[in-house]
Amino acid sequence: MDFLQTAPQLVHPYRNDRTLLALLDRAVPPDRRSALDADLDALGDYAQLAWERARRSTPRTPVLTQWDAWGQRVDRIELTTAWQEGPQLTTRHAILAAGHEPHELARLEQFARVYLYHLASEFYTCPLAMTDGAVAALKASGNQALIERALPHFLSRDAATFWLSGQWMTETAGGSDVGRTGTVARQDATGQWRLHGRKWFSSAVVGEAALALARPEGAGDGTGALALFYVETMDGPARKPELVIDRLKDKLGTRELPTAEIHLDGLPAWPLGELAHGVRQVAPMLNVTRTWNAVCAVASMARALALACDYAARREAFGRPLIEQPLHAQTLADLRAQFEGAFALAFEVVQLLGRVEQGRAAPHEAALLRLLTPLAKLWTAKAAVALCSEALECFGGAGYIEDTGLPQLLRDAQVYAIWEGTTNVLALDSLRALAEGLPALRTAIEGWVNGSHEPEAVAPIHAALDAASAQLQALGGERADLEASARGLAITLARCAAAALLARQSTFARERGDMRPGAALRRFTAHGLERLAVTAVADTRLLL
Ligand code: MFK
Repeated sequence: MDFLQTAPQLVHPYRNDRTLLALLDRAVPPDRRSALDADLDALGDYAQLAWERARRSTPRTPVLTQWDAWGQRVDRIELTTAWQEGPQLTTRHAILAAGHEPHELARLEQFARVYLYHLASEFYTCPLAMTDGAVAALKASGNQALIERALPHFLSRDAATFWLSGQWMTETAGGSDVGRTGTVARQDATGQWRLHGRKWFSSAVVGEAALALARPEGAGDGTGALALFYVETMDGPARKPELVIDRLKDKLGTRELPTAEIHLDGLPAWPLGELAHGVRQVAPMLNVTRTWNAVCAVASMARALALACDYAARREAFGRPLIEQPLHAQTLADLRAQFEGAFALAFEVVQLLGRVEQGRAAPHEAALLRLLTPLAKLWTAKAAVALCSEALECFGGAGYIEDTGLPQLLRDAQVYAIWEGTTNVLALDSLRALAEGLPALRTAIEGWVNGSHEPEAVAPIHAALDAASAQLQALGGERADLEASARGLAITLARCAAAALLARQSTFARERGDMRPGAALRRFTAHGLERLAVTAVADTRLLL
């Protein structure tokens, strides 16, 4: 009989995730843990079943039907199975509501759920992220009428009353440069605001509401003149006629996610606050969706790593399992160290968000959160693409074959570095946060490495931080040089934070006899922390 390769099996994503379990052991007290465990166990079951279900069926994508047989415009979207199950599952496990409970672990308990659910959801987590972000922006606006109108739906624990919200920013002219938004808000004869324009990337078009940036008629150019509006999309079961779906996008990945191009032809809208500074008002939403992005990126890393490790134990080559081949074992161990660093940073942002929102943060932690959010988003996105690419190689040719399900991991991972702000946009955003954020990061790192048994792994953290500070000082106030160095600075600071968090986890684990986090710290640090850019402007010009 021919030799056949064994397919990788997905081990239980919760019960076998030692990184998540270790975090919860450290951060969640036993009296909260058993209720949380039941939810996480069930979401792990769902993730495992979803992986098996996807292997048994032909991949599906959403289908838009714009017209019915009698010439009526219907813009009906048929969704994949996971998307149809989304509202029930999300509300049953309180995936959004859990994050807004009044205690400081609310965000951690929420994002542990998101992490387990994300890949099984087929990126239903994308509109969930935006809905969660809309809650944050509405709360920050203090607009009681809209809060009372929308939040009971966005945070509902009942699928019958649950609403999804979109985030309508991106336009053909105004992509990253949101200040070029062309959508106009006009008041009709009754004083009702109505939106007119075209939104270019709408990933929650099946939702019931959205927050949209628009320029009030007669306002000036640029970012400051934009206003932020709340809209609803449905009239009972039918989509409002003032919202037209032009087409669904044909994307590299996240193909189950129905991302649409839309037209707004006078859609009724309500301003969240003042009729200006809409970007400032939408910023709380961006910072929440960017946190989702980081957690979803580490979920992709966890999945690729789990499959590669399982396969390495099953697949024999050259007379022994791959896991016993020194170079293959080395490769997997390197990937694990990268994953553990990325996981630590993403979940630190989650915990900080919880403390800041609940008024339980230490004095330096608001500035720390403001800096670490873009750093975690940009660095975990890049790490996810790199890890998923390397993990595919661990399967040889099978990693390149569509119906193994493996190529999708890489295609989907590419989105993390693009949506919710590209790597460079996020690196530039981190500059906005540096003045207060860098001293806050130094304070935090002192605390995280305190008591570490790994002085040789901790010393490079201080050295890389000093090098980053020295580069900043050497650049002085020169804006062009500062911008050119922003990505290198951001990645260096992200890696320093991740290493210090691994040191904290290794101290905790070592006291309980677990030496594995110490190994992750040493391996992570051995790859170097400093990624500062060479910013010789003259050479840059010669190279273009
Ligand atoms: C699993 C997946 C989960 C995620 C799924 C979501 C999919 C959705 C698909 C999409 O549509 S992705 C949309 C991607 N687009 C972006 O993320 C926007 C990228 N551009 C930026 O982030 C720019 O930095 C930004 C438009 C926010 C600002 O650019 P500007 O025009 O140069 O504005 P400016 O004047 O610097 O900032 C305006 C104000 O906002 C300032 O405050 P003040 O008015 O008080 O001076 C800034 O400090 C503030 N601000 C900007 N970013 C902030 C912020 N404040 C807090 N946090 C931030 N992150």
